[in-house]
Amino acid sequence: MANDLMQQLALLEREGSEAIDAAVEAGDVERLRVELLGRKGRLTGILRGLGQLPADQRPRVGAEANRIKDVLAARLEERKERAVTAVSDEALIDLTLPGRAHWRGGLHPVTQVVEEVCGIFESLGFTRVRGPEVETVEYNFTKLNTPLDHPAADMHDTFYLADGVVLRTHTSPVQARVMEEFEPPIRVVVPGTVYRRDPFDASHAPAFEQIEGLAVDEGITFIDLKATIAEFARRFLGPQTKTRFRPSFFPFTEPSAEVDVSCQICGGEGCSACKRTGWMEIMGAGMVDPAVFEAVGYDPERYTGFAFGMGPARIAMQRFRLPDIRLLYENDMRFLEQFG
Ligand code: 2U9
Repeated sequence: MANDLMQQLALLEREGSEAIDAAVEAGDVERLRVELLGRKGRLTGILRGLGQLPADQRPRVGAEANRIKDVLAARLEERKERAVTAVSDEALIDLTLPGRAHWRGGLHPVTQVVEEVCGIFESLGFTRVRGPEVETVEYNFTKLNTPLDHPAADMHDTFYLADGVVLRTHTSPVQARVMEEFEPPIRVVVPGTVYRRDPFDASHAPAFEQIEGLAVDEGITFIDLKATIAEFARRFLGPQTKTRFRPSFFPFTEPSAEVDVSCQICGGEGCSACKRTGWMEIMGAGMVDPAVFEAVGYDPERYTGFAFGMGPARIAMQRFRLPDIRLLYENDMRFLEQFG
């Protein structure tokens, strides 16, 4: 009889412990407490048999029952502390929390540069204009003093769509069209996509953006060009920015120059970003070649002007320190979201 009770107690200890271990929610732990140790629980049931035992056997069984009661109670307590409290989904909604902000889209880094650059030239009195991306050879090359045997006009460098029709290789034909339509004074800034048969590699894309500008009037000199570009650079990159002009060549400008600005990273000291030169190239520029004025019907004796051109993708690469131009054209949201 005593052994029978001792066996039932051992079974209670084993099964009770296993059930407690398996309980996850606080409600399960409480139900187990009632089932194992409650007034109508299993331990109470076993102890009812105690009265039928001979008096000398009761203390041993009673002591064992008390030990098991303490063990199970302690395990229940410990389990209760780590149990999760199940609640309905509704109870989880905290109406006092601020709403979750969803990303509502943003401007592409190249578009950000285009907007900023064009905005600065607009504030200097330039008007933003656009033109066709499918152009004639005449406007894309001939009127811009670029003979068709020039390498730029070669089939290897230009997308020919039909005889005499190309995807524009620069935005310059738009300026030629503006000059044919309007008399000086002219001040325009021309953003747009241009196309070149270049391999798509870390520093070239077959379709990319350009921003060009043109100012034409009586009495415009290289000083106007330098002052305008220097003012643009200070507004775009900060008032401490210096500018330098290096001689260069473009078919549509004479003289021509590459324009450098003092390095944005080191301020001109020389660092890895500027290859220790202290300078970064941001655009080309020059005085409009009189042959271009002839081609669009302006009197080259009366008018002079300056022009400039830059690649906003290249500028975005410098500004955001991008190692590969293709990052800008892959439409990878993990990349683009960083420019929100
Ligand atoms: C007309 C007359 C002159 C536009 C100019 C540049 C210098 C120039 C490049 C910079 C980076 C293009 O994207 S890029 O590769 N452009 O350096 N562009 S002057 O001159 C003109 C344009 C139109 C009628």
